[in-house]
Amino acid sequence: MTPILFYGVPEGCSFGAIVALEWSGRPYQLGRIQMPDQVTSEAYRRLNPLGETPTFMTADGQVFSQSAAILRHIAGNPADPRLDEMLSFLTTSYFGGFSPLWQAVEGASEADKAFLIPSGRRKVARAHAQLEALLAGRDWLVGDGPTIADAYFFGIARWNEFHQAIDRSAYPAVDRLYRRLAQDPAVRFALAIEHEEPATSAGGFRGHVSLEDALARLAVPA
Ligand SMILES: N[C@@H](CCC(=O)N[C@@H](CS)C(=O)NCC(=O)O)C(=O)O
Repeated sequence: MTPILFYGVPEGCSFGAIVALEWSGRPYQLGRIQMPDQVTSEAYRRLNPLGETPTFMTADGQVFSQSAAILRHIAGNPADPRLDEMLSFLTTSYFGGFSPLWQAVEGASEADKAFLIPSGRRKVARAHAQLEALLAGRDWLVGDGPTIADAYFFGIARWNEFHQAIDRSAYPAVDRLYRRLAQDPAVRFALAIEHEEPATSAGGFRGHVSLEDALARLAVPA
């Protein structure tokens, strides 16, 4: 069977996994999951008890979550400590920096917002300064070309367009990387998929699958 990535909308951190699938060139399907309603439903929790996206279903029906694990699975690279280091940083410090800002727009009281927004901005600024140091003048996050780390980075970095937490140009290497990725056909494809706009796959996209149809696959041995 074709593997399925369940990605969350709007603005999900699954974004990088869509980009990574496009880059891989291998066949895949997508399952679109609305947040917060569908992601917390009993049906979706059969795939992911955490009630979060992304979730991945492999060709032989194994189901697992966590961006780093999904990205590593898609890339299928041999172990690389530098890539693991970068993915760990991105999925914890970098992702987490935006958490207070998301909390602030998800129904927080005015008093809570007064704490959350400055706290989020400080965290996002710190994570960008750390990323600038990790990039250390290189063009890509790990090695000499694009990797799953860059794919995931873009999916989180674009949250700054929404929250306006920092001026990214204050972090020149991060800013250059963001601008370069914004031109990538796989990144443009993933943005179009998220926004339900016409999207041309240069990779192996085989269409969407409903949650119901995907759940039916769980019952059928590969
Ligand atoms: N540690 C997880 C975090 C996953 C996560 O927090 N996903 C968010 C979307 S970015 C989610 O599904 N939130 C559920 C909701 O908004 O209700 C990973 O790296 O994949």
